[in-house]
Amino acid sequence: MIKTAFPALRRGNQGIALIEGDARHSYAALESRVEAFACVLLGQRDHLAGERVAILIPAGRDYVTALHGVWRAGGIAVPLNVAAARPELEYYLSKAGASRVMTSRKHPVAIDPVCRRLGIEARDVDDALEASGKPRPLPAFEFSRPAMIVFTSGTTSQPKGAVITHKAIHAQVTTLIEAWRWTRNDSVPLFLPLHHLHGIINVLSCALWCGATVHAMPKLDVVRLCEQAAGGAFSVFMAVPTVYVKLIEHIESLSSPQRKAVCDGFREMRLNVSGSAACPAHVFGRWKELTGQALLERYGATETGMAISNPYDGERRAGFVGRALPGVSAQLFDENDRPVRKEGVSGEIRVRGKSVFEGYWKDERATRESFRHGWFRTGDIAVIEDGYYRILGRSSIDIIKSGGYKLSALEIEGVLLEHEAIREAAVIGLSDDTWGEIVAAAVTLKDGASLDLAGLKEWCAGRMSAYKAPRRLKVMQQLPRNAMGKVVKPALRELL
Ligand code: MCA
Ligand code: AMP
Repeated sequence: MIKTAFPALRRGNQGIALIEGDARHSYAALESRVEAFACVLLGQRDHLAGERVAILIPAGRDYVTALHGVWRAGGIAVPLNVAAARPELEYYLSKAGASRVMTSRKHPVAIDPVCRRLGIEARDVDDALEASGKPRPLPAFEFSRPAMIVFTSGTTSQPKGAVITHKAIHAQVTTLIEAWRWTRNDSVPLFLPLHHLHGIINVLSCALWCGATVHAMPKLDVVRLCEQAAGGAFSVFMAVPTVYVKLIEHIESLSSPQRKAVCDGFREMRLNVSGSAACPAHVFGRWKELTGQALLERYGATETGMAISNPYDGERRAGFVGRALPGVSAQLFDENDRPVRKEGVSGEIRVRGKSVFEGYWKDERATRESFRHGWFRTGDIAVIEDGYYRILGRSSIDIIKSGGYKLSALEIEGVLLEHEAIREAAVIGLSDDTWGEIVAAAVTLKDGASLDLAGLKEWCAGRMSAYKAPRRLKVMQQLPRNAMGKVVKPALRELL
C-alpha cells in the first residue's frame, strides 16, 4: 500500500534530507519521525478524515514532521505565517476550522491566547513525539484527498483558503522536477516562508521528492547565505526578486576577494530561479554580470502552482516568464472570454490542468467566480511575444505585490478603518526598487484628529503582519472620487 507520494522519504534512505544548523537529518530518520508523528495525531483513530491541522513553524525538521505527519494521518495541513498578527491567525484558524495547531519550541510563536479563545489545542511537535505511544497502522494514501489549505489574499477583503489536493501536489512537483532537472545530488537553501507554494512546493517538496538536500533557515540571512554559497553549499537557488536585490546590495558591499568568492559560489550552481513577482530587467542583468547566471524566471499562483516558465535549456529572456510548463495549459482571454490567439495582443492569463487547485475552502461563490469554462482566471494581464509570455500587470489595482507577498488593499483598508483617527482610507501599491511595490495609504481624518506614519505603523503592529503595514502615508482633506463616489486609485497613485 502506498503510504506517501514522496519516493525519497522512506526507510533505509541514508541520504541527507535536511540540514538545520549543525544537525543533519537523513531521509530514513525523517521518515521514522513522520510516521511516529502521524501515529500521535491519530491517537485512537484510524484516519484524520480531512481534519484540519494548522502548522505554525518555520523551515526545519519540525515543519516537515508536522506537514508529512498530517498527510500520512489523512489530515489537511493548514500552513500559517509565523509572523502573522493575532487577529490574522484567529481568522485563518477559524476559517479553516482547524482543530489543532502544531508549533515548535525552537521557534515559539505566541499562539496560546488565540487557541484558548477558539478552544483548540496548540501542541509542540517534540512534546507530542515524546508522549507518543505504540506504532499503529497508517491509513492508505489517497491522491484525491485535499492535502493543504493555503491562504491567499486577493480582491476580497479577507484572504481565501485555496484547497490543494495530493494529486495537484504530485502534478506540480513532478512537472518542476522534470522541467528544472532536479536530482538527488541537488542542494538548495530554504529561507522563504512556508505558508506559500514558492517555499512549500518549489523548494521543499521538489527537493524532498527527489532525495536532494535542503538547508533550512528560519528566515532570510543574506550574509550567511552568501558565505554558504561561497563555500559551494548549493547547486540550486530559488528566491523572489527582492532577495536578489538584497543579495546584489550585499555582494556590492563586499571587498573584492570576498565578492569574487560569493559570485563564484553562485556561478558554480546549476540553476538560479526567480519568481512570485516580476523580476526587473536590471536585476536580471546585474545578477548575470556578477554571477554569470541567467535567472530562470517563472510565473505561478497559489491556485495554479507553477504555470509558465523560461526554459532550462534555451533562451531565458529578461522581462518574460516563458512558455506554459509541460502538462499545464495556459491561454490568454479577452474581456469577452474569447481566447486571444494573436501575438502582441494582451489578455488575462487563464490556467487549466492537474496542478490547479480544487476551489476555495467553504467559499463556493468565490470558487465559481474564479473559474470560467474550466479555466482558472489569474487576474494577470499578459501578452505573448516571440512565443514567450510577458506579464503586463493585474486586472485589479487592489492587489499589491510586495517582496513576493500578495497583499489585498481592501484587507489593509479594513484594518485601517478601525483606527480611531481615520475616517476614510484608500490603499495602493507604489513601485519600489527593492520590494517591487510598497504599501501606501491615503487617509482622511476625523475632526480634530492627527496621525503620522510612525504612529500608524506602531498602531498596525499586532493588528496585521508587519509587511502589510503602510510604508507611506498621505493625510488628505478628501480622497479623489469619481461620480459614483468610488475612490479613483490611479489618480491617488499619481498624487502619492
Ligand atoms: C519584510 N518586510 C517587508 C516584506 N518582508 N515589507 C514589505 N514587503 C515584504 N515582503 C519588512 C518587515 O516588516 C520589516 O519592516 C523589514 O521589512 C525587515 O523585515 P525582515 O523580516 O528582516 O525582512 P527580510 O527577512 O529581508 O524579508 C524579505 C523577504 C520576505 C525575504 C523578501 O518578504 C519574503 O520571504 N518574501 C517572500 C514571500 C513569498 O514566499 N511569497 C511567495 C508567494 P520594519 O523594519 O518596518 O519592521 S507567491 C507564491 O507562492 C506563488 C505560488 C509563486 O508564484 O511563487
Ligand atoms: P500568490 O497568490 O501569492 O500565489 O501570488 C500569485 C501572483 O504572483 C500571480 O497572480 C502574479 O500576479 C504574481 N507573480 C508570480 N510570479 C510572477 C512573475 N514571474 N512575474 C510577475 N508576477 C508574478
